[in-house]
Order: sequence, then structure tokens, then C-alpha cells
Amino acid sequence: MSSRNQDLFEQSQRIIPGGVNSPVRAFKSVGGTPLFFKRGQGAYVWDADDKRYIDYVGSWGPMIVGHSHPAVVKAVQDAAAQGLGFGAPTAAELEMAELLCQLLPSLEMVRLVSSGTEATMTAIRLARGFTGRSRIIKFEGCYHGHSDGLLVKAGSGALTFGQPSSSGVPAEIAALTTVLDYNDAAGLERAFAELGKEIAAVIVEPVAGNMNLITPKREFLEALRALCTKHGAVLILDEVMTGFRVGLQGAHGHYGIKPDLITLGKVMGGGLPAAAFGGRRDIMQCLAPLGAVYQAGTLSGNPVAVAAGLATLKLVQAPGFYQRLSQLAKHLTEGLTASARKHGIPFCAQSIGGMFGLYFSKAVPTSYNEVMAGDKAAFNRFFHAMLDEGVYLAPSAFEAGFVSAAHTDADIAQTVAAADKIFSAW
Ligand code: HOZ
Repeated sequence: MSSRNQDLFEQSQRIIPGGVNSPVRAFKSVGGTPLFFKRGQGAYVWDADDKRYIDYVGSWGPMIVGHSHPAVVKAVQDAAAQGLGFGAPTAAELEMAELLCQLLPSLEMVRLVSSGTEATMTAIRLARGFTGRSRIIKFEGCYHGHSDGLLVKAGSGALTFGQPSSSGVPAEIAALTTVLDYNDAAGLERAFAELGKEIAAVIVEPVAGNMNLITPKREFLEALRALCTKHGAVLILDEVMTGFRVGLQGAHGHYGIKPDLITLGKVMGGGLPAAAFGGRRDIMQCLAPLGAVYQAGTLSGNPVAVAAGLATLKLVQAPGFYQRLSQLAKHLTEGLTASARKHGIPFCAQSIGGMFGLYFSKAVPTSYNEVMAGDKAAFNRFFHAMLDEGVYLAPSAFEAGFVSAAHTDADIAQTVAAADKIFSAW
């Protein structure tokens, strides 16, 4: 049977590498033909063949109030009618900066950029400029965008030089990144004992959402803060995914950990390209034009993107917003887990705020190695069976899922019933 998705994918592959503009969209991990979407409304998306899905990707996180929320669409239309961009400051940028600093007490100053990649890349440059040091630490399985120094995997021994995880990243740049195990406080302590004077920054997802979902151990968070303080390194919490997603004060508010810098994106842009980084005033004052660390962008603080972000951030401040979001995610993960248990399938799930992880393993993983040991083939089978049932999950066993305020109890019940049907025939 001919499929518009299939036709579009075939045509796209002729002129777009792999047919997609971001690799995970290509369904390589799960196999099959990627869906081309033509519409999103509330909790649902429609593909090019007009099939409707309950959406648990939410544009990879931003759609926390659901697709095409009328207040967000109106704000975007109003802003667009006034001008699409000026490359000059606007009052709306100030409003966004003030709101971010008011909602996130760790922000004394903030700068707006256009993508999470830009935010993390610049936060690292800033940390290097501030400390006068070059080395950074990141953790295996954490993803911080695609700048050269962050596309790095561990070398053969824990403290050997990092190696490029992408062709095109110079080994000399990767060598400045040390890659450690997530949730391993002792490993972090050893790294600081050996390399402490060289370390400009530690960058970490306070809840890892790019190796499925891994929550941080309390001792790991405490070690991050204490060791960065002791050795004069900048602690960068990458909250591009978790900011306004796990709660109104992000993961650092949730866990009560004080960062030196944070990075934001996704929800704060309401689905359009807006992102930010900010934190301690003494560090942020090193940025040009005040200081010597350079960063710039024609689209930084774009008025239409800022309008989408402001409208979204207004909606998430409604009383009870995160309570309801957390409940929805909890009902989903508990429902799926109960169904799998009933049918004797090794499966578990967890959630934090509006994000969740599904694992085809006996226990919830706490590290990259544990996640990698999960049954990927089982996930892929489940993913396609759920697609057939009209449920769209992230097309990879190593991505977190997202619920929105537009999801209803009936959507969650329908999703759990779909999984139950699949598990009963497993
Ligand atoms: N960086 C996202 C995965 N964690 C993918 C974004 C996209 O393909 O839109």
C-alpha cells in the first residue's frame, strides 16, 4: 500500500542526508520509515498519511502545554505582526531575562541564545575564560549538543584523554574533555585529585535524558558541588531538557543543588528556537561586551521565539501545573509497569515531573552501562507495535519520553491499554 510518509522519506533522502535534519528522526535505531508530521494539536500529532498518534515526544520536550496551545499561537502571531526580528534589543527579551531570574534563583544574570547547543558551547567557553583553564569533565551518556568538545567519549582508561565520538572532531580538542561515569562520585573525586588544577568546568545533565532517563544519586550531586567548589571549577548544570520540565525550578531546584551556571532551552522557547545560559554574576560579567569572552547571534533573543517562550512560561506557572503533569507521567509509568509485570515481561519505568523513562530490563538503570545492557530489540518491537496502536514514543531506546498538560487521563488509559494488548501477545 502506498504511503505518503514513505514517498516523502524517499524523496527527502535524495537531497537531505539520510532524509532528515537531525539523525534520531531517521528511525535508524528502531528501523522502518520515519513519520512525517503535518499537524499537532494538544496531545496529538498527525502524520502525512493522516494517522493520529498520542504524542510522547513533544518535539523532544518543548511542548509541555501541548501542541498549538491557543495562548502560545496567539502570542507568536502578535509578535510576528510587529516584526520577525531586529538584531537589536527588545523589551520582550528583558521580560524573559527577568522572568528566568525570578523563577530560577541560581540565575543572577542570563543571556539568550537560539539553541541548547549554543548555550552549552558558550557556557563552556565562559567557564574557560573565567578560570583560565582548559580541561572540562563530562559524563558518558550525557548529551550537551553537538559542539566539538562535547562530542567526546571516554578513552580506554578512566582518566585517559577523551576520544572524538564523531568523525570531524579533532583529537586535540577531544583530548581536553575527560569523560567519566555518571553517578560515580568516587570516580569524580579521583579525577579531581589528579587533574584538579586543570579543570575549568564540569558539565552534567542533573537528570540524564539522553541515555533514556537516569536520575542522579544524592551523593553524586553532592560530590559535584563540593569538588567544583574545592578545586575552583565551574559547575554547569545542563537543564536544556530538565528546565521547566521536572518542575518550575528545574532539576537543581528539585534536588536543591546550587550550580554556577545553567543552560536552558526546549520549554523556555515554547517550541521555537530560544535558549539561554546564565548563573553567577561574577562569571557572566566575563561575557562580551562587558568582558573578554565572545559570543553573539543574529537570532539571539528573536522576538517571535521569545513570545512563544513567555506565553509557555506563563502557562506553566498556573497553580498545580507540575503536580498534575507529574501525576500523568506517574500514572503512565505505573500502568505500563503493572501491565508488563502481569504478563511476566522484564520491564520497568520511572518518571520525574513531566519526563519519563521506559526500560526493557529487570531494574531501573542508574548508569550508562546499565542502560546499554537493556533489551534494545524488545524496545524496538514495542515501539513499532505502539505506533500501530496510535502511540508515538521516541524512536530510540535511549531517549526520555515527555507528557504534556494537554494529555488527559483518557489518553494515559488508552496508552496503557494499547501496551497491555501488546504485552498480552508478547
Ligand atoms: N537532540 C534530540 C535527541 N535527544 C533530537 C532532536 C531532534 O531530532 O529534533
